[in-house]
Amino acid sequence: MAEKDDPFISVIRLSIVAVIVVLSFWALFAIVNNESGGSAAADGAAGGTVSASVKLTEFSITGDLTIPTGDVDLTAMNVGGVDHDLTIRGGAATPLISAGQSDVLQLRNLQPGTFEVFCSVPGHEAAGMAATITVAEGAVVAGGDAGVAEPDWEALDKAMTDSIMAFPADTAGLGNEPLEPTILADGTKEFELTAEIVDWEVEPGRVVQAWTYNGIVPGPAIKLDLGDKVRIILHNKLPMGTDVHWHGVDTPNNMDGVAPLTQPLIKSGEDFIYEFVADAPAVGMYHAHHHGQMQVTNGLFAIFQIGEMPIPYGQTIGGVTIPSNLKVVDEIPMVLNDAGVIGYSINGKSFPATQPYVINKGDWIVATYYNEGLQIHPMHLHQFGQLIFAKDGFPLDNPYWADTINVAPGERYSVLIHAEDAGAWVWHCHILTHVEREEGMFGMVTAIIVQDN
Ligand SMILES: [Cu+2]
Repeated sequence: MAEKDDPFISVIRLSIVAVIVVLSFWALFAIVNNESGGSAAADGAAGGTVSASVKLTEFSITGDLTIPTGDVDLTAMNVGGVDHDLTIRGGAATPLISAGQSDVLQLRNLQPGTFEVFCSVPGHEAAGMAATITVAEGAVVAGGDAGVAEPDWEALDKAMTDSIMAFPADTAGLGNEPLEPTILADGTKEFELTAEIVDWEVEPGRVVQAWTYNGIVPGPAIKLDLGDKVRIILHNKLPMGTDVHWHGVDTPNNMDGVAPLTQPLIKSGEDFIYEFVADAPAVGMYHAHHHGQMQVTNGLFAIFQIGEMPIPYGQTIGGVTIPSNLKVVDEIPMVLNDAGVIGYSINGKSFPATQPYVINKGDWIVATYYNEGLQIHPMHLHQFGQLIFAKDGFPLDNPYWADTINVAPGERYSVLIHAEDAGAWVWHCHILTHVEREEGMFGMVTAIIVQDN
């Protein structure tokens, strides 16, 4: 009886458990080190050292996920477009590996079991860069030569061709739909937002659990006139707390949406009302601030516009005179994301599910980029220049032309495009691993279809 409650005995038990956990971990990795660090390699071990490899890319870890017991040199090849590493959960890690480079983890005296590996760059594990490696007696590694096998060139040709021919593909759900206000007695425009997790088809057949405002990604577009009084009711049906930050929008401090600094956290099941006056023009966004690395990337983002950005009518810029009577025939939002369950996408969709824009030869259109992701995206439109006339909702005194606009996280660019030539013109991020993979074209690609009149 006394034994039951004896704290000393409990401590001993706890210590034994801790020792067993540590010992079993070390049995799995007697020595884990990386190449540059050197290691007490088990020279002369029966069978020698086996080479295996895994590929790191946005955002997955693939390759030899079953390796034999004993000594294994595990090469981590970064075949993606940005830096990654290979980290063993609770164990060693490679240094950060640049795109196109490799590093080796020397695994020694491996015993049967499993261990988890992931990329420790913030956001990458959540985006899919995690895998379980199984250590099994006598497992045969496919390549055995750092995994360099002759690619199936014909299959690669076909995959790319097929993926492009699938454009445009129908998927369920459309983001950025305008949200209509209720006009209150004093003229206030009242909007209602519900934050909830719903099924969202990012690309044909790939349905994810998206974190949404009103069930769509991006959330509904809110457009206001200068001087409007605004009241936005947020219903939180997420499993955790949230808040809403009005990015690039002038608000009183207590409406800035940064819990717990400027407001209490809106807990699961609670509501919160944001109220302010739209007293300055904005090309803004609204998104969660609380755990933004998860909530935003998973879909809690949308457009918030106040007034219009002045187009430089009549100005001559780079030798091109912008007609003073030009009519903008289409306003195209390009909301970019690259992480979470949504992944590389334009307006919540991955190619071939992205929306093509059909216009007529000679048309002028306005496009606005909004980067809600974690990476930069140099947005390139084939054939036509893009006249940047506003940055982050600030009209530029000296608009300028570019055909590739590097949009960093949080940035917005407003551009004017003159579609002078007929044809299907591709429009895409120019970090090529954001748009192409072995399975073909995907991600941040769409097109302007310019019809001959
Ligand atoms: Cu990109």
